[in-house]
Amino acid sequence: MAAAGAYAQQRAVVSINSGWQFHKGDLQGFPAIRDASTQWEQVNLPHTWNTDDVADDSAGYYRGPGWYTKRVYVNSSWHNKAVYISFEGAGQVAEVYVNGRKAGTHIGGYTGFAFPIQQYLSFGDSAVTANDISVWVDNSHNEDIAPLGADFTFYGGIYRDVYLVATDSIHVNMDDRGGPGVVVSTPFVSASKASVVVKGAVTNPGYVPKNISVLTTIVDAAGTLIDRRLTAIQALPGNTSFTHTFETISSPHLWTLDNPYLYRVLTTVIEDGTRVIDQVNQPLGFRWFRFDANDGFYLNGEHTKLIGVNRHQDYKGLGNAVPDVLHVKDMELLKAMGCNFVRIAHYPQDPAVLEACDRLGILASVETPIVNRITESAAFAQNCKNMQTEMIRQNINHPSVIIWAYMNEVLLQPRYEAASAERAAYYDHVYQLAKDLDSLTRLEDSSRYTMIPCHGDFNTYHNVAHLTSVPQLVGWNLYQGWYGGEFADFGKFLDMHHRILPNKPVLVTEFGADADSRLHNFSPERFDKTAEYANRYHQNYLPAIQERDFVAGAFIWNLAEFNSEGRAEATPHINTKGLMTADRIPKDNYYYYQSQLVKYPYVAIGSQYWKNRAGVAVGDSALYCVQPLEIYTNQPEIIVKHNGVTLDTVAAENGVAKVDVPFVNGINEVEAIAPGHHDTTVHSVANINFTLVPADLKSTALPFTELHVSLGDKRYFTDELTGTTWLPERAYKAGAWGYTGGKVFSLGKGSAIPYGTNRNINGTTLDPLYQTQRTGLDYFRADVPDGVYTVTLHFCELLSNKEQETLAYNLGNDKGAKGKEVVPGRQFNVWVNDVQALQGLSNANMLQSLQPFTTTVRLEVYDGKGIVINFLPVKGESILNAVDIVKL
Ligand code: GCB
Ligand code: CA
Repeated sequence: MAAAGAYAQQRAVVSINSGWQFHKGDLQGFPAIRDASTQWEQVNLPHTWNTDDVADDSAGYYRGPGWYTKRVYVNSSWHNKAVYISFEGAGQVAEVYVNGRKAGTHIGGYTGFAFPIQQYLSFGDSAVTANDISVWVDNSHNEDIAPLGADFTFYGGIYRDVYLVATDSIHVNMDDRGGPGVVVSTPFVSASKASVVVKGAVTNPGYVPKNISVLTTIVDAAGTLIDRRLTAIQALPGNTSFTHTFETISSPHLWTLDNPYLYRVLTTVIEDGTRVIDQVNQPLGFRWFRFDANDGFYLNGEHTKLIGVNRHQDYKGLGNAVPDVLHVKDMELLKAMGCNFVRIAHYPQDPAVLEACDRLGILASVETPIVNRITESAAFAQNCKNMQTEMIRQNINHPSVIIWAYMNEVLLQPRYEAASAERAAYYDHVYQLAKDLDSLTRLEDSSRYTMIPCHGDFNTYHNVAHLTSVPQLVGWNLYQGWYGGEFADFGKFLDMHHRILPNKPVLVTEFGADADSRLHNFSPERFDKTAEYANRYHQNYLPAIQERDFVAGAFIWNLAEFNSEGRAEATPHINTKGLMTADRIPKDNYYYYQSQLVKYPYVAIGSQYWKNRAGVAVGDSALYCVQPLEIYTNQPEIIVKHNGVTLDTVAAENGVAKVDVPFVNGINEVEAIAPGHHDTTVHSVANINFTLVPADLKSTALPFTELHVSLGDKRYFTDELTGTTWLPERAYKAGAWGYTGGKVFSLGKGSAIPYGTNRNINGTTLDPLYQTQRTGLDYFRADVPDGVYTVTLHFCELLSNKEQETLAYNLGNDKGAKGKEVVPGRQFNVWVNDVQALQGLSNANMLQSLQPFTTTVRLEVYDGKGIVINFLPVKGESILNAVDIVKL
């Protein structure tokens, strides 16, 4: 009887994302007092107030309060219903008001919450009644709310969907910390049979007990009834719980990675034997799994290496206010890459993410945002526990979830002085909080594993703070060969874990290397941010992961580039460890992993996105330049064609086939074909526009057109917007081009980067060009043919006044004795042939610290003199960051 009716009567869940008014900042007396002069901006949800200020070059972003308000027209027939307002998330504290009265407060930027608002709503005679909903949201730093600090941006705003929920006054519990009010578990699952337990509560807000029935129905993916339980219960005022047990579901259709079969559990509240008054539906997947300290991981009894990625929730140009469709697309991209796991880091994300994982067959871990450090306050601990509980209650029914985690790299930024008594007490405090969170988690849900993702300081986690003893799984975030050390140290670290903690299953919760898609170097160095270095990193890591059975899983940091406002380096405000750019354009390692993880024949040419390249011809009369290409494949060998002609057949090693391509000027079509698979899935084509610079600039076979050079740099830098590629610098040779004199700017031995500076260059996105420079050079020369040219000179002062002062002392260049005032800075003149381009360029005028200064000179080159750019220091050293020479 009720099963049929079940589909007719559901609760109304209706989004109210459109047409909000937003005010950045606080408003005195609002919402009780509405000042007509208040400036409001019309916005739709999801919304964050930080989309722009996290990307600009002013340090910091708005962290403070903001107000949202909206007139909602509520269905008047809801007057005798239970009405809730439900938020998927708001960053990070939210207070909700309905018609000026406070409905509730929520703390924490990454979990959902729902408040009953029935009592504050007004209902009139017409079909709908106007009600005002106002929300105060605040993303200020708060020492009592995690995260306290981290390598990502703490966006503010109502950045996820908001719904009104209307249901019968007697309904499935809506006050379950934002959770569905029904917990579906599978205490036993095998291929032949499974059991299901469904627990929940029915809420009766009145004073009079009510006789009702609760029906639990399990339907398969096609909606066919599998089994059901009906219980008559007396719903007492408040909550009355119920449990429905299904001892045997025979031959369950298992939820697997390849076939993530989903059943659904419908919980229906029935009045008077037939009338459906509320219904909730939840996913159900039959799978079992276990972690083993020696063998890794098993899903449904099958040994499965977990290879996945971490994922942040933001997107280029949108901040974290991302529509569901893009959350889902990310999971599809992850699945298409061949991954079977996502570490949802460092905080719970939009409900759409785990729904997609359930549907696509992706396993997941979710964690609360306790990152880098804690506060030793009761309020901090309580907020952490609340977040942990909310995370679990809200996501417990997803078959994709197998791990609940907490505390990412929590010992990275400990408080107090090293080795002090306070430090020791602090570590105790962290340990205690970990214990509390771990037992809370196991109490809430004993069917998943607990995990702490640690940074690579084994000793502190294991011997000092004893955190490795707390969770069931230990995760390590490992960056050997990136932040320090060598690739080989990665495997050694894992072996050490296995030796010292032979009974503790281990996962590599993070590993990765930055790659700025604009930077390339065929002899890459650690931390140079080139694609080629990141490629070596991943090509070393994947085999080390695969060859260790005890490593249950490893998760790349990160699926996509993400905003981290405080970062500088080559791409300020962005962490470029993503396998894709922030707008999800695949970088090389997306293809590399895909080639190694998918089961069908695969081939992809590396650096496909690098469409505009440049290089110097191999010899004076040569009309080509040889540059290497990587091809990612799971096939043994690859045929490479260049502009339609077969170039070579190359064997793949560790999934990579390398080929040297003789690039010609203009378009180069490169095609990689796996022999025996001449269909579209197994060939890959890249069209590369190459600017060939003649070796002899006066060559008639290849007339000179343009030359762009990044001084003090070993990398190629391409701005795809203009199609310009700057070549790495070289020393001048007669007939060609280059610098004479000077040296590469470097921060010296202690620096993380091999050359240049790591600092943000203000007011440009071409940071790498300005971060590198040659200092103290005498000339830059180019023996170009006669004609009309523009010569553009790029400068940037990379030192602060203070640093220049120190430098002057160290070089012994200071005019005065120590103790006397030294006027810091440099001053120099620049001549381009017989044109005085710059007179007295100095820190006192255009050369401001960390700001680009560019000037273009137009000149006639005659009598075969070529271009000679002469740097004449008046004080300190001359500098040059980049030069462009273009023949008109
Ligand atoms: C880590 C952190 C993560 C950072 C990452 C990095 O270990 O857990 O939040 O973004 O390293 O890129 O440095
Ligand atoms: Ca959403």
